[in-house]
Amino acid sequence: MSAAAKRKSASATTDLVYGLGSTGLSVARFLARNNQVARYVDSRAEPPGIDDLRDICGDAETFVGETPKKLLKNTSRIIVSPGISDSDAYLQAARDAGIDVVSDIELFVHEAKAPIVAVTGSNGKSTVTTLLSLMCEAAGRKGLAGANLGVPALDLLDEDQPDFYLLELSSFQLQRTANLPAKVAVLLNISPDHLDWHADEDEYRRAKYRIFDQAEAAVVNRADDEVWQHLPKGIHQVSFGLDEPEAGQYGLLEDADDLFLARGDQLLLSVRDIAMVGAHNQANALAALAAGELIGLEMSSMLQVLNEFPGLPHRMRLAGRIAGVPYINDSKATNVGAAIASVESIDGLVVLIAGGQGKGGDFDKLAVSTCSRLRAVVLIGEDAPQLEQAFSGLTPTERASDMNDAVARAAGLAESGDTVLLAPACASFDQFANYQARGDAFCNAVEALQR
Ligand code: UMA
Ligand code: ADP
Repeated sequence: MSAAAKRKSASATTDLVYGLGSTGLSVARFLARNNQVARYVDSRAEPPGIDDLRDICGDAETFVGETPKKLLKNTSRIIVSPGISDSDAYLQAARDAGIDVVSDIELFVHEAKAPIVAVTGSNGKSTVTTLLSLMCEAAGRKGLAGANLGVPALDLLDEDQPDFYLLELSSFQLQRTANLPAKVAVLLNISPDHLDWHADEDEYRRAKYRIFDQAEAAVVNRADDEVWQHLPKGIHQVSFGLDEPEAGQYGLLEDADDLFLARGDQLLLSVRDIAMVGAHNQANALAALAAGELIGLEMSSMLQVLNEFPGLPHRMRLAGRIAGVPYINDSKATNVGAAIASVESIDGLVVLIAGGQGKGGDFDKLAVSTCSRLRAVVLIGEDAPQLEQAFSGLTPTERASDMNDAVARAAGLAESGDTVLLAPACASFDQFANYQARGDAFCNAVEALQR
């Protein structure tokens, strides 16, 4: 079926909104607020947002299933959802016809009146964006957070103007955003991810580096050797890293057998007083402090947040203890880089639960980097055979039929002093609705074993 609902014929040239998920609906609300007509398309026969779209703009011309190519004749611009890859045939046909393909972020930036702090990276984006939001609140400033995290960017424009917009941006969104004059651009880290969407790793990296193109100031990770080549000339930069910082930069300093977050030689907070777990969260804390400084937030308010915020759900959160062994839920570790960081942040041996739908990451790298820290790996999901092959000869593996079975097997393998860790290095969609449902299944299985 090519046309499910055709309620108004808009023969004039208009925008075409491609994708009816949360982004597409936010675009529809934005255009409706501005009395602009558009056509709406989605390649799924029953897209999740179709009923909501009717409530927003009931008379809009809408196509679901196969999208008619002739529509392109009357299309001035395609506003596309981030999940739709550039290799999509319809987008390619649009580009061939000279039609602009833009993200919702491009529209947002055009309208936003408050300064923007933009945060990207393969891992840690949501944590840092949330830290910045809490830091703004603690410092008495209004920071509205959204985009890839939670509220779609265009919906933020419907709220009272804040002091700052805090945008978490994915590589998908950055790749299609030509204009992004951020006050502060933060790039946390880059490790291979989303290679099912991007043409190759190089394209993925280039999309991330775009965040700096028009920024006033950059927060950069000193561990990324390449980042310097991608900073515009003269841009103000503050770096962070897990090594000793130079004057004005953020890092870690040892003092009297204690390790501190530091700015230059100034000790800020003992890492023992950070409520979040793991070395990667120390890096996230330092990046948030650097960005917070650049937008003028008071240091004491920012440190108070680090002292109190335990992290977002499903990211390195304690699910329970069985026979003294902690069970940690890091279901959001959906790529290889995140899973490595997560294993490395734990003292003692780890029984790792991993697997699901791989996203093009290198499982051999996961196995080689983590094997010395692992007691065993319990494998779940579609890509269990590939993971099993990667760990072969390095770490004992067991296959589990589902999450309950995985947790029961992990409990059987764990010895005193070990930690059981769910850090799947894969997407969840083969077995669960999303990573939250996978994390909940893990927590429920732990709770059931505790009884
Ligand atoms: N669609 C098609 N054809 C396709 C693929 C999808 O028509 O080939 C349609 C689907 O039928 C669906 C719509 O496009 O109706 C979905 O679009 P989408 O996948 O872009 O999802 P949205 O609901 O718009 O959510 C997107 C982000 N999703 C992705 O980037 C995959 C959300 O990030 C984001 O919160 C939201 O916009 C608001 O900005 C999620 C995510 O997983 C959390 N992001 C990735 C990540 O964090 O790793 C990048
Ligand atoms: P994102 O929004 O980029 O997916 P999150 O803050 O949600 O990032 O964290 C997702 C996962 O990434 C965490 O559960 C953890 O496993 C890993 N992670 C978080 N911060 C970092 C970091 N700075 N470096 C490497 N891995 C990280």
